[in-house]
Amino acid sequence: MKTDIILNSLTLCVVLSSLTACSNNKTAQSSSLNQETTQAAPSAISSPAKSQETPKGTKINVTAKEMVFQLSSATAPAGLVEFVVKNEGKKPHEFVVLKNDLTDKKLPLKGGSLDEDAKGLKNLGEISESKLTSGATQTLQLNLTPGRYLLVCNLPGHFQAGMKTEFIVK
Ligand SMILES: [Cu+2]
Repeated sequence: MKTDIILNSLTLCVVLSSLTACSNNKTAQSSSLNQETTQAAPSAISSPAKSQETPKGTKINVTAKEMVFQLSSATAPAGLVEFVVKNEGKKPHEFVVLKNDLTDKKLPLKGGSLDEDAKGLKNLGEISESKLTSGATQTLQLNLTPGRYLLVCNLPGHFQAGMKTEFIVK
């Protein structure tokens, strides 16, 4: 009798397992979905991998907030420099890279902001405030030659409030 019960429970198990076949189908479906996602993944992975293959540069992490820039390093070797700028402030900011060939230490002002068009200064690239909103992270890649640079936010009042820092390329 006891063996019968065991056998019955075994057949029950078989029946149950055949009943759960529908759930097996679900797992089969989900595994096929997984295949689709894994198929999509390589292309997503390959693009950052490609960017890593590009000439090795120097990554500089920049934190922007009211009213200051903080740099992971204030110097870099000549060549490709990647500024990764994160706005940890509440207001939008911009990030402007200027070559600074001014011999005078006084920076030229225009209407309370830095005069970017002044002789001795050259705007090499920037991230606009429309992109560098609160919480946003944006990157700017520039090929820099040895010399002195200024990193500024030239929104009204921001430069004079302290959003300026020197950057040296050796
Ligand atoms: Cu600013």
